[in-house]
Amino acid sequence: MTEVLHPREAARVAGPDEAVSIDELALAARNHGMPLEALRFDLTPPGLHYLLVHYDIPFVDPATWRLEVGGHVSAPLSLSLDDLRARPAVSRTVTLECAGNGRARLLPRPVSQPWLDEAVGTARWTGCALSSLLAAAGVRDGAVDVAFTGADHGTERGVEQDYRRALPIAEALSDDVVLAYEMNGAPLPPQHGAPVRLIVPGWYGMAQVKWLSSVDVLTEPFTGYQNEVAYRLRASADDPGVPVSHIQPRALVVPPGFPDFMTRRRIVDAGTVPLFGRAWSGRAALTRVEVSVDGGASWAPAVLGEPAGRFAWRGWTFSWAATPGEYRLCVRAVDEFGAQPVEQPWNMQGMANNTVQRVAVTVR
Ligand SMILES: Nc1nc2c(c(=O)[nH]1)N[C@H]1C(S)=C(S)[C@@H](COP(=O)(O)O)O[C@H]1N2
Ligand SMILES: [Mo]
Repeated sequence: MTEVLHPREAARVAGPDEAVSIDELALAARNHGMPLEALRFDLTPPGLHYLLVHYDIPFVDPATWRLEVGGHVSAPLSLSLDDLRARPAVSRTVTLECAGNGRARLLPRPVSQPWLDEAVGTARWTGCALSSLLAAAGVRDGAVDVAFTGADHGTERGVEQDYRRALPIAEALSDDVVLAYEMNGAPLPPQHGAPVRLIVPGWYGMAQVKWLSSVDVLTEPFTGYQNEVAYRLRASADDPGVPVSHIQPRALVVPPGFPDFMTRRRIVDAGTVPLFGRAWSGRAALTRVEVSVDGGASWAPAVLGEPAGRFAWRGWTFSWAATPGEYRLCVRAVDEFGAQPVEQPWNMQGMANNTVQRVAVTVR
């Protein structure tokens, strides 16, 4: 499964006054975010969970579907959905976030799926532990990476491919990783990877391969497009960059009051305004969440709720004594490695950007 190196073409960066294009709108209309009011749900109802599909949703018949587990193993496996369901089940509550979340607000804007802040959702994923399947197949000495291939197919910056991503062998063998066939207690819906997808808790969305068809143990580092070219933090077009992996800390607030239809500006009555939101980090444990009503000039601590799992978002609350005027509400998460930045962390492809959310509010 060693592949030729692809030309490392980077995503295009929009010109200074270049608006979001019809191509970007076409992506945005297919790949929707989670409306921020859905932050209220501990588990995101599947229709409200964000969605990202690079190519088309493949039509996979669960009755004939098989998962091939092979490569550098002593006993390759070929499993039906019933075979997987007959194995011990594990469940994980996991917050997924697209690595491109926040991209559309970057200046200059990398041209791709134009997310604002909403490319997130949390679900309870149930399936088989990947480690148990790899143990059954018998991973041989010298394994380096494990590649996961989806049933979807397309071209991306000129490279035709099945959607395929690899994980380092140590990560693939960790107990956290699941081959999920259920989302929130029901069979996976088509758009979220039916019949089986990979769940790698703590990692950005690109690692969570949907419509899984094969798992291959490799003795050489994987050089496929999605690892080598697409999901990298690159400072410039000729910078090979570093791979995107774990989710950076982020907090979001349910926008308070009610919105204006076109601008989404919030209108709130003066008085005590209870704020609620969620915060998460895939790379480390959260230490606190802070709120600013002056665009990030000053910060006050929020009350952080209990985690539903190490890789699930946590609720937070804050009581805002709001007086009439115009405000710019901001919220930031802090983990063991630091706080979300107020200034954008820019890179060529707009990946892993966790600039603080800003919500315009009129208090009347
Ligand atoms: N096979 C396949 N898996 C995939 C993708 C894809 O296009 N094809 N998109 C990835 C990306 S970039 C993200 S952010 C997540 C989105 O998962 P969701 O749509 O279930 O929220 O799926 C990942 N898994
Ligand atoms: Mo993504």
